[in-house]
Amino acid sequence: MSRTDPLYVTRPELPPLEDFLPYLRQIWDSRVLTNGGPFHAQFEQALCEHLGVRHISLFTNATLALVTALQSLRIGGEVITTPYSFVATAHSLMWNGITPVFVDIDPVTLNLDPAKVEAAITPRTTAIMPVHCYATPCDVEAIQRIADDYDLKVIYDAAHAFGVKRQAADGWHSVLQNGDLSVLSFHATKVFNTFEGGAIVCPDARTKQRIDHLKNFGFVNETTVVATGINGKMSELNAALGLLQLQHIDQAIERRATIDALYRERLADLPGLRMLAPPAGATRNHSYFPVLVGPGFPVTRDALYQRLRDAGIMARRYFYPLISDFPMYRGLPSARPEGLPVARQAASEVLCLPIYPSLAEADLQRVVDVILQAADEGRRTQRPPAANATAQAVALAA
Ligand code: T4K
Repeated sequence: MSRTDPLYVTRPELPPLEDFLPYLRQIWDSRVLTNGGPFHAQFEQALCEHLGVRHISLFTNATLALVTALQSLRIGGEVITTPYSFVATAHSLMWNGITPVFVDIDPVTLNLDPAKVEAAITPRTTAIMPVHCYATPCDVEAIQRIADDYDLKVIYDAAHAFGVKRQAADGWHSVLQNGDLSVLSFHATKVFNTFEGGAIVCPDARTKQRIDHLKNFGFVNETTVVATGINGKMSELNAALGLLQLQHIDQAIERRATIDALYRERLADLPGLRMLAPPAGATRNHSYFPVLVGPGFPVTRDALYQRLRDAGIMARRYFYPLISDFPMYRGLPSARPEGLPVARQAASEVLCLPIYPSLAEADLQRVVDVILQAADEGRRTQRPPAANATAQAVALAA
């Protein structure tokens, strides 16, 4: 890539096209395109094995999977969730007529802060919907304790958390085994993609069956409809691609780890620029590389964002604005800014830098150079505090 080509926050990973052709041939020959064909079944099985979970139901995308997950557990009333996420998290509640109740996040993990959840529970609360933001696992034990105490369901938005494992008392387990249900996204911009796609991970065959009915209009058989289900089925094309993508995912995550390490090394010790600490007791998939541009950094987050763009680097402000600031949410009592100070600060400071397996080291260095240069110039144009104080004193005296 030349120094002027745009660099995006992500680029989807794809297998060699010729490897996909035999799968396409099979689909063309069989004429089975969707509605639970052979690739769909194989992909569900392969994913269960790869992720170390018992049951998976594939979807067209994570948003429909979230909507359906809530339906499958018959959630209503109010659901406690994070304002610091992609808007689909809260939209899935609204599509079910549920009122989102936003609770602030933890300043270290940027995930829902369990210490603040209890105060938001009302007689109408039925569930908690946390997000493993940037694939950092939530404090799942604390969340489960609260859910057990108040008899609430927990549905994790695990859109970012493909393949992440956590260390528990009895060994390493998929983070997707926590709560009642977890929802994955296989969107083009995710660590693992099927172009579009998603899935619900569930603990038992009965729940999976209900979910499978719900994603197929509520059909149980040719003539029986048991619920107002939706069309959320993954097609054979996406499932076949997923099967092939699974062969390359470990290598792709390894390459992301290398990029993550390079950023950490080259951006280390920049005053005011915080990189998220790698989570203790968990594996990582390096889905995003967020940095927080704090007040100690010589230029603001938005100035840095603009400088990167001017250099053709399309870093993204995931997640700004907060969900609670969008028009359909900002009137809610829980959306009041004073209740969400940590989320508000994170949204004003975050910048996600390009990270994807095919990102060349020279391109990564382009990103680093713009940041170092911005820091350097910002420092030089900022008046030193002592000089500022003197200038102010002179101005006051005049
Ligand atoms: N929950 C959470 C926590 C989520 O983050 C998301 C999705 C969901 C739920 C819902 O999942 P899905 O229903 O989508 O399965 C993107 C994605 O569309 C969205 O999936 C993702 N989160 C969100 C964080 O980011 P945009 O509008 O920022 O994407 P876009 O199109 O600007 O893409 C970003 C960059 O990626 C582009 O500048 C270039 C590159 N790109 C993108 C696409 C789509 C490509 O190179 N090729 C592509 O095909 O929302």
